[in-house]
Amino acid sequence: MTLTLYELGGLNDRRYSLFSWRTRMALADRGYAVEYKPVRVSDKAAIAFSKQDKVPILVDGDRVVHDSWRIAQYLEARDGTDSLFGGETAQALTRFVNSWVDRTIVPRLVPLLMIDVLGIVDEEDGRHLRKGIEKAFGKTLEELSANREKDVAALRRLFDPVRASLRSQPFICGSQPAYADYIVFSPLQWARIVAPVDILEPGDALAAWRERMLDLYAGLGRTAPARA
Ligand SMILES: N[C@@H](CCC(=O)N[C@@H](CS)C(=O)NCC(=O)O)C(=O)O
Repeated sequence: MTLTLYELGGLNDRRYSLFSWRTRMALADRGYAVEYKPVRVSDKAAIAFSKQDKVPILVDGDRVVHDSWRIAQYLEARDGTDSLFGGETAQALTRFVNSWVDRTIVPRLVPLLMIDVLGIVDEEDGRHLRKGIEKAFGKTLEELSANREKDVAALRRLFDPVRASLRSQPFICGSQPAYADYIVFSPLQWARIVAPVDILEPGDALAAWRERMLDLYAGLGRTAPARA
């Protein structure tokens, strides 16, 4: 059965939803046929059926699942194979990776680059996103991105533990990628899609890993063109 994934769509069909990239990679990993439904971020009527206001949303027959972590767990249970995470212990550890990225990386990256997103969405979506971030951080998008060079350099350093583990293995999960790789990939893929300048430097081991991630599943990640 084809599954349906609701995610954000911007101008020129840019699929820029950070959290949806986790689900996209997970669905490809499990080999599902997927119908993607882009929605505008300000169009809450389009996703009202899910009884909440965020994407990704997965529809599987009469099941509606929202939140990327819950979707990953749902897929793992649906398959019954222990493969998306790599087993029960790995799933518990991956929960830590999810929290680390959501609490350490995303809150630093998203306000910094949100001003760039205004260039890839229509005016109404731009107003919606600006309002949400400015309210959450108590600063204008211009203020939040004022020290971009310094802040991007500091952000790059936050990924040092990932670089250290990539010295011993090609993927965060070992010889093959799994859901923890998709989680860490998602903010970098978001930045790649929205930012006019690559936030990673050439020669960075993280950039080499990102290339490997972009190659997976017939180049799924590359179907979203880099803005830089
Ligand atoms: N914890 C949720 C976060 C989902 C989320 O924040 N999604 C963003 C797009 S990437 C969204 O739908 N935002 C709606 C809005 O800003 O109104 C998950 O992991 O799926």
